[in-house]
Amino acid sequence: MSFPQGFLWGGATAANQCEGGYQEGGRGLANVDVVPHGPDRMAVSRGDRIMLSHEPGYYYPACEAIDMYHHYKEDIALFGEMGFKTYRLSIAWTRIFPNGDESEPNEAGLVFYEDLFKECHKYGIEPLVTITHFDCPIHLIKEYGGWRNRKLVDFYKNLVTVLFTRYKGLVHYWLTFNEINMILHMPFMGAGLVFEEGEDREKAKYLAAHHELVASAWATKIAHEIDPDNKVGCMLAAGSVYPYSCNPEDVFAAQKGNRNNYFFIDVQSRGQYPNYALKEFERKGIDVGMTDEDRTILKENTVDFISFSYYSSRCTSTDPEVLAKGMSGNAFRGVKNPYLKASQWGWQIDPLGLRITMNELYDRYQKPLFIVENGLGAKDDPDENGYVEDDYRIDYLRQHILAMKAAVEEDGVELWGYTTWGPIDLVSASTGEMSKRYGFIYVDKDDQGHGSLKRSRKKSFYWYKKVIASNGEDLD
Ligand code: BGP
Repeated sequence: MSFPQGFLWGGATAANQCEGGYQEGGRGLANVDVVPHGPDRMAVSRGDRIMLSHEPGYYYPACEAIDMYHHYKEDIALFGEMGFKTYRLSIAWTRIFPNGDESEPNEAGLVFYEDLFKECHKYGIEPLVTITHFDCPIHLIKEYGGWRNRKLVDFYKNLVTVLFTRYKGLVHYWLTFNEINMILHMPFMGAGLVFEEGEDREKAKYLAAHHELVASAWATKIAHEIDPDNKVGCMLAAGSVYPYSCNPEDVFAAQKGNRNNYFFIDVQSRGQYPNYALKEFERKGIDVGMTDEDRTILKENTVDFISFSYYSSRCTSTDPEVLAKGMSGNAFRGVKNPYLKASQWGWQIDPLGLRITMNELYDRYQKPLFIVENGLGAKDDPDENGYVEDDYRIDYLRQHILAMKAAVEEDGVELWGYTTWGPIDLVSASTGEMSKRYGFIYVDKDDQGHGSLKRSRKKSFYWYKKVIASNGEDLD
């Protein structure tokens, strides 16, 4: 048997991409509520186009999303039917603290998640909770400038103390920040940052990153103090950077690309800033305001496990001709790898890259890994009952599960679990579309927000059920 007994199979979602109900139960407005669908989405996500409230003429897909706020019992029952052992979801900060800086939490928000966790346990599903998944109260952005302000560390400490206390016994697995390295690429989504003309963006991003790293270490400390059974993980948008050629210049560029990402996990897992980052900050005049207390907190509270998302490897080059070709794809822009095929959205498909990434992470940190996102965003064509023959999705997942199996079986990587991204169709983070579907469960809703929200099982639903029932042995 390649996967240990108790291996955590499941699926992963984020509040802003599925919950909706953005004004219900006393919830406050968050950054994610004001990121529109359409051509301005990336500029807003990056903090280039400042949009801190709803503007006329835009559609904001997070406001209703797939309305899981009202459908969660039905959705969790479907996850239960597939045999999920875990369900990764995120907390909307503004349900618990509508403005973010209150001293008392909002009871209605706490009750919502309490009921949801209890619903999971009915089916033997262990919740895996992301505390912050692209989520920051608008009030904290307007009043304090988002994570560039150290005060957010204190607000986050209040939030996590409330969560760990209230959900003690109901939740044992926590992730502090989703894809923490995304702060460099989508700083408004990742850290509530908007930029003024002429501002040194790199400095602002690393200052915000430092505050998130310190907040993450505090959360780890508080989680362990409140319940020694709590396991806390970091979360990286992973995918090794390959050199385009064996030219040492390309190899060195790839190493730098990897360090840009691993920097965050180096701090969260090893407890200190790596020398390469200290040197770079010195050269660039970046001062993150490290205090003695920060140093101690980081050192003494490293994570219990390393979680990550994996969609693709990346590739880099120093050759201007190769660079000029560019590539489409996600927030991590790189060059096109000629050996790989790509999804309908231009994300390259590289199952062996998952094994390579797992090995790199395990070699570097020697801590258990948890794959908390992996999947294929694709267009589906449902029949009149909402059934989709999604062999392309099954094939993508099968190839990746085989690669992960090889990493466990043949390389000896310690892996706690695997949650596919978007087990139920939800709003795409990068495009705001519904038509970029990842689910085993089809949701009737289109890119403009029309549809009955009806849920139906796809072919992959029955396939994944079999995969889980056989603990990853039956992949046919
Ligand atoms: C990751 C995010 C998710 C998710 C996923 C797929 O970066 O953590 O929130 O959305 O990517 O990306 P997309 O929705 O853009 O297809």
